[in-house]
Amino acid sequence: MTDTIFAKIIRREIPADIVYEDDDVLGFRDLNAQAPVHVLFIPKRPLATLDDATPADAELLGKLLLSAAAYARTEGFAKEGYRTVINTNTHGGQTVFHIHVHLLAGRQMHWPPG
Ligand code: IU
Repeated sequence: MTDTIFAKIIRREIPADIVYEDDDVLGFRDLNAQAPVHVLFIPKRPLATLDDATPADAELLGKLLLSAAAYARTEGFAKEGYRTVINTNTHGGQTVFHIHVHLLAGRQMHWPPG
């Protein structure tokens, strides 16, 4: 996997508004927020896309989702609700090839997404 801007954020080579961190996961605010709350949760270990995930990544993928849920509870908007999204490859709209879970909250979401 090639180095991405998210790998640089993990290494603190470029700044980001980091709002969540544990041993395996980093959460930081999306620079182009699509909702009042828009945080990206990424694994510190590189994994390009969901399509590249294997059973060996099951625990890590679970940790990404649980990190987003824990953040939503801590910030107090879990009961109102939120959306989690993983975009994969071209038709999914993925632009950064370091897997990330988008957490969007603070407004009513709509379905279907664009
Ligand atoms: P996507 O699912 O790969 O399309 O999402 C990538 C997101 O990363 C997108 O929402 C961008 O606004 C966001 N982002 C960022 O927060 N900081 C950056 O330096 C870059 C992209 I490049």
